[in-house]
Amino acid sequence: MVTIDNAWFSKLQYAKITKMRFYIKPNIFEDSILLNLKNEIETFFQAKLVTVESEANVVFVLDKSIYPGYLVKKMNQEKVIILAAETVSLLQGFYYYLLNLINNDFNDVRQTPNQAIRMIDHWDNFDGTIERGYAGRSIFYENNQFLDDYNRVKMYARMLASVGINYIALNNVNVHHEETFLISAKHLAKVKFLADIFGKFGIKVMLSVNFASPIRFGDLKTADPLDEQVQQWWQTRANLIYDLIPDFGGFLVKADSEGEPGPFAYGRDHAQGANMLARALAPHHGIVIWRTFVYNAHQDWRDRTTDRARAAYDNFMALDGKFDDNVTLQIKFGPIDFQTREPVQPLFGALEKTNQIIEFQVTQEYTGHQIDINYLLQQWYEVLHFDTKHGQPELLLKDVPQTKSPVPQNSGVAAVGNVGRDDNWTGNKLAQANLYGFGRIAWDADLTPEQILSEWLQLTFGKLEHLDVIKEIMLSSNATYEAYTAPLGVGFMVTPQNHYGPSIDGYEFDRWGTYHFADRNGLGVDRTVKTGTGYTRQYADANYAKYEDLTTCPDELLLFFHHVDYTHVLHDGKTVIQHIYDTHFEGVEKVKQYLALWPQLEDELAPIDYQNVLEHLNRQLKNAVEWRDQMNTFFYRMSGIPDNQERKIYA
Ligand code: GCV
Repeated sequence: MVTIDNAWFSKLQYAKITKMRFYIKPNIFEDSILLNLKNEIETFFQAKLVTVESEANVVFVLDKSIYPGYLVKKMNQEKVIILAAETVSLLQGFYYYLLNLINNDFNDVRQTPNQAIRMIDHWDNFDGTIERGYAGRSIFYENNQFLDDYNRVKMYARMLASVGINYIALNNVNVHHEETFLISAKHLAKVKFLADIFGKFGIKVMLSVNFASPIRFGDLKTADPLDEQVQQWWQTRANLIYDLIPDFGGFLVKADSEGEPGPFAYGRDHAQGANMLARALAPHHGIVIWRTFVYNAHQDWRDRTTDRARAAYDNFMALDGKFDDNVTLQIKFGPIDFQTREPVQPLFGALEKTNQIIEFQVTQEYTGHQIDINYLLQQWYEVLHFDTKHGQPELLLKDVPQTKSPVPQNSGVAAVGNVGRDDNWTGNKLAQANLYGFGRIAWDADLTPEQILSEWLQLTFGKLEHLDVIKEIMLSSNATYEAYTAPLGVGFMVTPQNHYGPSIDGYEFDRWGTYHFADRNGLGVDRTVKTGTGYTRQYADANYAKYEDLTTCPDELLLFFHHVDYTHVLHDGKTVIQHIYDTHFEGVEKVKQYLALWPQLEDELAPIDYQNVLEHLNRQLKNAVEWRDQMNTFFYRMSGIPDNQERKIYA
C-alpha cells in the first residue's frame, strides 16, 4: 500500500486539535468552502463541531470589515474567534490558527496578504510526465487520461490552502498536442472534477492554453487575434468552460516563446493577443495571465549584440498601458531563467500601467533537481527585498505588484510547483520546505527564511533535539549550492537540456544564448552601455549607475554585468580566479559537513525521512565534486594561474 507523506500536517500534531470544539455562526452562507471547513474539522482533524457557541474553543464569525485576510482574536485562554469577510478567509484563518497552535501560543493576529494572487503553476503534461519535475510523475494525469486520485489531490489542495495559495494552473505552459484539447468538451468534465476539489479549498484553477487552438481544433485556418472569427471562437470556448465550471480562474499563456505559437505570426503584438483572450473571459470574470518569457531562442553565438537578458523589457515595456484590466503579465523574477543568482528583472518598477505577477520556480530546475538540498527562501527573500529604485524613498520588489498594477487584485506572485507522485511529494523530503515557504512569503514577504524554516520544521517533525543541525544545513544550503556551481552571477554552465551538473561550455555555442565568454584572460558577459549590450540601461538610474560601474557592481553579480580578467580584484580582496577556486573547494567541504552532521538526526526522524535525505546528500556530494573539479580544472587550464593554496586541481 502506498502511504502518502502528510507533509506539514504531520500526524504528531493532530492530537492537540482533536480535543477542540468549533462553532460556526449560523448566519454564514454555506458555500462549498464552508462545507469543506466543517468537513475538515470533523473528518480530517476529527474534532467536534458544536451547536452551542458557549461550548466552543474556536468560533467562526463573518465580518465584512475584515477584508482581505482574517483576524484571529484571543478572547481568553480557552477561546478564540476567527473573523473574516469571506468563507475562503475563514478557512485560511482556521489553518493559520491550527498551525500556530502547534507552534505554540499567540495573541491577536490580523493577517492581510501582501499579494492578491498567490499561485502555483504546474508544468504537468497529460501523458504523466512533468517538465522540470523531480518527484515522480504527475499527480493529475497519466497516459493522456486524468488520474482521478481524489485523495491525493485533496491532500495537496489542503497543503496549498493552509499556506494561502489561491490559484493553480493545472497543466504545462508548453501546451502539447493532447493538452490543447483540455478546453474541449471531451476533457472539461474532468477539469471540473479537479476544479471542484481545489474550489472547496478556495483555490481557483486555470489552464494553460495554446494560442493556436482555433487552428489545432481544426475549426479555423488562423489564430489571428484581430480576426473576428477567432475572437468568436474563443468566446464560444469561454462560454462552454464557464457553463461547466463557473468559478474557473482563466487562461495562462506562453506565447511566441520557445516554439509556442503566438500573435507575432500575424504581425500582432502581445497586447493584441492577450486582450483578445481577455475579452472572451471578461464576461465570466476570468483573467488571462500572459508570460513575458519571450526571447530569441535562435541566436547566433557569433552575434555579440543579441542579449537574452534584454528580451522581456524590449518586448513588453512599450506595451505598458495597452493591456486590458483582466490581463496580468507573469514576469520571471530575473531577466534570464530562474538561475541561482541573477539580478531582478528591470521591468519591475518600470511598468506603471500593467497588472503584474512575479514568477518564481519552486521546482529545482537550475538549483539542484531536488537531489541537492537548496532552501530557496534565502534567494526569494533577497529578491523580494530588492529596491528597484523606482519609488521614494524606495520601491521594493515585494511591493511592486500591489502598487504598480492598475487592478491590484489581478496581481501577485506565482511559482512553478515541485510536487509529483513520489510518496513524499517532493523527492527530497527537505524540498517540501520550499513549497511551504513559497506560500508563506506569497502571503507575507517579510517573514524571514529562518522564521519560515522554524515553522516548517516544527510542523513537519515536531520537537527536535538536533534542531540546530537541520537548521544549519538548510539555512546554508542555498549559498553552498551557489558556491560549487556557476560563479559570480554568470549563470548556466549546466548540462544542456536537463540542467543538472556541470557543462561549462554546454550553452556557449548554442542557439538559446546564455554565454560566459571565458578565454585565457577572463570571463563574464559585458552588459554595460559603454562597451556591452546596454542591458544595464533598462534599470532605474541609481541601479543602472550601480551595475554599469565595475567598482560599484556587487561582486555576486559581477560576471552577469561585466567581462573581467581573472586577476580582477573583488571587494573582499580576492581575485576572480581565486574566488572560483575557493568557493568550489569550500562548497564541497560544506556538503561533506552536511553528511557528517546528518547522522545526529538518525534517532529523531522517521527512518524513511532520515534515509531519504541521507541518500540525496550522497548524490549531492557527487554532484558538488564534479562541479568543483570541472570548474577548477577548466579555469586553471584557461588562465594558467595556480590556486594559492595548492589544493588538488586536475590540470
Ligand atoms: C516550460 C525554461 C525551462 C523550460 C520551461 C521554460 C518556461 O526555459 O527550461 O522547460 O518551459 O523555462 O519557463 O517556459
